[in-house]
Amino acid sequence: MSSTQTTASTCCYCGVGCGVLIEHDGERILGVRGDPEHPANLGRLCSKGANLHLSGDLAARARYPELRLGKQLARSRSDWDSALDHAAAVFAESIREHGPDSVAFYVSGQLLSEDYYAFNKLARALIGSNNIDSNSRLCMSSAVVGYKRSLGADAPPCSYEDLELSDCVMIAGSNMAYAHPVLFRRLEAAKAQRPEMKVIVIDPRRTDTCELADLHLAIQPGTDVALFHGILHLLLWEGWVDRAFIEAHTQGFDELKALVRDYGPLAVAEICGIRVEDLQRCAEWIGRAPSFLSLWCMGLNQSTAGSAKNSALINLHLATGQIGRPGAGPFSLTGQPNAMGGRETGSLANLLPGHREAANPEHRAEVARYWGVDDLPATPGLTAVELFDAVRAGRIKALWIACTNPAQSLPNQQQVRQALEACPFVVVQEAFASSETCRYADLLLPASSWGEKEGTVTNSERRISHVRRAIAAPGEARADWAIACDFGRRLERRLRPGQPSLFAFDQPQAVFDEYRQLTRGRDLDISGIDYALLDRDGPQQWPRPAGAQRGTPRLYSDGRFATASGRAQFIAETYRAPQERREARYPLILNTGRLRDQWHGMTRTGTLAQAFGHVEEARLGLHPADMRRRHLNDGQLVRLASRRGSLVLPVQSDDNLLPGQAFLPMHWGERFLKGLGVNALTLPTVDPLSRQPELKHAAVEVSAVELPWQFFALVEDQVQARFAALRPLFEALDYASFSLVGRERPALQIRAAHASPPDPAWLQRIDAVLELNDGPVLAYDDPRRAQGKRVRLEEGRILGLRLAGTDIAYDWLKALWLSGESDADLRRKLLAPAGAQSSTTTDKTLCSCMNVSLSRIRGAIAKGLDLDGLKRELGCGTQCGSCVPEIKRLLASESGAIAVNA
Ligand SMILES: Nc1nc2c(c(=O)[nH]1)N[C@H]1C(S)=C(S)[C@@H](COP(=O)(O)OP(=O)(O)OC[C@H]3O[C@@H](n4cnc5c(=O)[nH]c(N)nc54)[C@H](O)[C@@H]3O)O[C@H]1N2
Ligand SMILES: Nc1nc2c(c(=O)[nH]1)N[C@H]1C(S)=C(S)[C@@H](COP(=O)(O)OP(=O)(O)OC[C@H]3O[C@@H](n4cnc5c(=O)[nH]c(N)nc54)[C@H](O)[C@@H]3O)O[C@H]1N2
Ligand code: SF4
Ligand SMILES: [Mo]
Repeated sequence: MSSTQTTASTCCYCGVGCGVLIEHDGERILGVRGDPEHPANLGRLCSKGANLHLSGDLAARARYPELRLGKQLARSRSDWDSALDHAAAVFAESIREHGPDSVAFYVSGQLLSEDYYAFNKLARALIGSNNIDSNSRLCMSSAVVGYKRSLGADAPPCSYEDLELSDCVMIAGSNMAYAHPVLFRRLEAAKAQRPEMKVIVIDPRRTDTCELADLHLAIQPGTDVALFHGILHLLLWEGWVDRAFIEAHTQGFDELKALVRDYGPLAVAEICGIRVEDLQRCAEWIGRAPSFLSLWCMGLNQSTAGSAKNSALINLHLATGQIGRPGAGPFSLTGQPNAMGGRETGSLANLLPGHREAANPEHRAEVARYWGVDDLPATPGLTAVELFDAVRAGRIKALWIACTNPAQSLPNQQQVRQALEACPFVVVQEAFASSETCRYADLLLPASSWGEKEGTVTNSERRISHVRRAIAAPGEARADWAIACDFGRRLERRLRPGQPSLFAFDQPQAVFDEYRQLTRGRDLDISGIDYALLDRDGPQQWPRPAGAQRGTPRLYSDGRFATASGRAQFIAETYRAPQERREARYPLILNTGRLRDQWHGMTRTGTLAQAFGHVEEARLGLHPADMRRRHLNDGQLVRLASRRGSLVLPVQSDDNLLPGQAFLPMHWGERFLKGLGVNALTLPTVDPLSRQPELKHAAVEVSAVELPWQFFALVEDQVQARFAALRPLFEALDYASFSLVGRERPALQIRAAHASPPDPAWLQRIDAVLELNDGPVLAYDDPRRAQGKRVRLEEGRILGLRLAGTDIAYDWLKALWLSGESDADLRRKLLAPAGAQSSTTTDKTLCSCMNVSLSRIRGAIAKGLDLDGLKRELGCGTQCGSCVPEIKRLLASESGAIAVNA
């Protein structure tokens, strides 16, 4: 028997990069705690991080290599040698026949830097192609362009402590309360200490982040450039710019000044749909603040004007000299845990390691010399959306996908699926066999995942952490860098036999040591950082060149920028409206984004019932006025359609949205909701410079659908296996939605509907998987009307149930299941043809850590409890704090209701 050990590592979710202490017995992970010594979180974790050890059901993991030798065939288990030899043969053949650009790699900001570096060297040095791009193209590439154009290098100049030091914080296009919760907690604490700190939120939606805002500008989507120019116009008018700073440290101001002359307050307020006074207040707070910090994320980046939005925001910092000082600067929040590492190791089509450019012949020569190859490819590589276009057009014959799920996350899924189907050879290197993309894999390679692999990541504040391994990976899963290198060695035997290997790495540390020397003398110089230093002194902020005594918390403090002239560059670009306008057929704008407790395509969080407690299923949010106009009720099924595709799902009124806007979480893919997921609707149009697609702005329409035949099911036990078996059967229906419910005894829940009753044989197949065909099952069937109810009981407790037809008592039965008790009347009520009264109250878990529901909190508020009282009595909000903004909002609205009634 082994005792409990603790391994310090990092959280595998967002770019905050929190340190976690993994508790394990050497074989299984038993718990996680926030690492009090990690400078990013100082012991805190959010609801996702705190549940890490419970998520990622092993039953959903990829365990063995699987290969198929024809598109019509099923994959079967293979072994690493045959799998990688086969892949090397196919890649070599394609390269010989069609040239190096006939193959491509699509990788991920969730890889570690060592993984990234290995893939990059494989594509560029060995194969000789720049066809390697990353899902960071959908995420941070507009920020990359923004920083490089304005400041000369792709480097967020700030530190997390600037959140605590700032006098005025502007949060633009970021819902950090959900997406970067631990940083939001730090900001909350700072504002509680210094209430005079101003917080401005710029977001078309009223999000939980607005709970901290002194001013929320609910701008019309896509109008940020006009807003930022309008703010600069006012700063100039009022004399709130820093002329000395502009004079000494910048260039290009005159052109920008001439441009923003046209962005007067009236015109800008009109474009953005805000009040002139609010615009003026915003400019005044920025202009008068001793220190001004801005935080931003996907609301700026995921846009056809993503680069322009970034530049216009950075302009404000340059014009006010608010950069390079404590509490000041333009600070992009990175989405994925190692989005930064991907940029540093040069793993985007246009980059090379060490913040070099693939298009720069000197940079290519430097890296080629270091790698010991003749040269690096000059042909530009394909960026994510273009890459899948090329695959669809047949120009890419072999595609290697690692640690990303493009069949869920890329826009315009119809075309992405065509590409994946058309591609002669698709390799998917995945931790979870459940991802939508795995279906398209000719070769599935099992990857080790969080807690099972070693390497480094860089968080949003340029801080490199040592990611440590606690336990072994399941089955034959291997670390990503090791898979890339093993494949590389097999491929080089075919492409350059007899030459010394480019991939002679035995440990991730060896990869890191080779990589870090390539940063010597560059802006991100990390030649002074190695694993031993990280283990001795903890996580480090770059640059930290060899010989330096410490890392660098803040860049550009001396007013010297990374441009050729040393001056920062103002960028003057006019406001352009988003690509898709509202029109008669598509009069609504669809916005997509994050939920508090889910992560992307849900391969990990989607195995944990707790993660569904806050939001149980895919629902489309619509402003109450738009609901009324269409005569829609909460929970009603609608068809949501764009020019590219459609989905059927329930609608829900949401007065946090502006009229004319719809919101759908980005998480729902094909597995959890019938259809091609949220990105069936989005458009593939990209920003001209960053090539980042417009994921937050698609023109759509919503209309009611009549699907009278309804279906509900709930089943405990072997949830992943049942999910996998059941999911394909629901392709037959018009609507189907899957989630996990419960806590101690998680169950798979299915809600579905169809225009007419399906074939009885279909129902039988479903019942077989649900184990409702025999054994201790209560059954009431009316085959003529395709109605029926079945409940499996064991010792009076419900283990599974299925209801089909029209008269549904689902909520009642679900509540009974949740309670774990039996109802003496169950048999009578269930078998009565009309069924029991269905309760229509919807509840959700607001506090995931302490399992406190919305209804309990409402009840306690009605009894007069305030936030402290709620924390004391119910325990909600006392652990990770992620639910506190929502509780505050509830307090404000419920006590408002009491006041009105009184
Ligand atoms: N819980 C959770 N956290 C995550 C993730 C997750 O999946 N789940 N993913 C991580 C990743 S990879 C990323 S990139 C980040 C994303 O983090 P965020 O960017 O903060 O999250 P989103 O919800 O995608 O979008 C943020 C906001 O942009 C707003 N927005 C939409 N259009 C516009 C616009 O035109 N202008 C402005 N100003 N705002 C607009 C949306 O209403 C939304 O509230 O989250 C990271 N953290
Ligand atoms: N409509 C819409 N679409 C969006 C967005 C949006 O806001 N709206 N946001 C975009 C953004 S910002 C992002 S970052 C993308 C994210 O999109 P994806 O990258 O597709 O998201 P994930 O689901 O995180 O995919 C990561 C995959 O890697 C697997 N995995 C986990 N750990 C490991 C590992 O260690 N090794 C390997 N090999 N695999 C592993 C997971 O199981 C998962 O399938 O989505 C983008 N798409
Ligand atoms: S804020 Fe939450 S999701 Fe992000 S790194 Fe920290 S614990 Fe993980
Ligand atoms: Mo992202």
